[in-house]
Amino acid sequence: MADLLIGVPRADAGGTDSGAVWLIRGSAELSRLGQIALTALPAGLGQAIIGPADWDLLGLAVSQAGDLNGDGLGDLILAAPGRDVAGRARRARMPGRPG
Ligand SMILES: [Ca+2]
Ligand SMILES: [Ca+2]
Repeated sequence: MADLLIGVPRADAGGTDSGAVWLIRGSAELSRLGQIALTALPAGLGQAIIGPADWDLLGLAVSQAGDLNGDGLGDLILAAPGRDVAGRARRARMPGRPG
C-alpha cells in the first residue's frame, strides 16, 4: 500500500487556517482500520505537520521532491502561501474563495 500525503490548508491546529499536512504510511494495519479520522490515527501509522501560525495555509499544495539533500531519503515540498517569513502579518487568499 502506497504512502499518502494529505494537505489540509484550512486546518486550525496551529491557529486559524494555519493548515496541516498528514503523512500517512501505507500498511496492512492501515488497510484493516477501514474508516478512520485523521486525528485518531494510531501512532506509527502517520504523523501531522502543523502550520505554526494563523493563515499559513500549510498544505495548500504538497509534492514529493526527490532527495534534495542526498541523504538517501525522499524529501517533500509543502506549500504554505500565507507563511510570514519577514515579520509582516498578512492573510493569504485561497484560490476560488473570497479573500
Ligand atoms: Ca479553518
Ligand atoms: Ca533527503
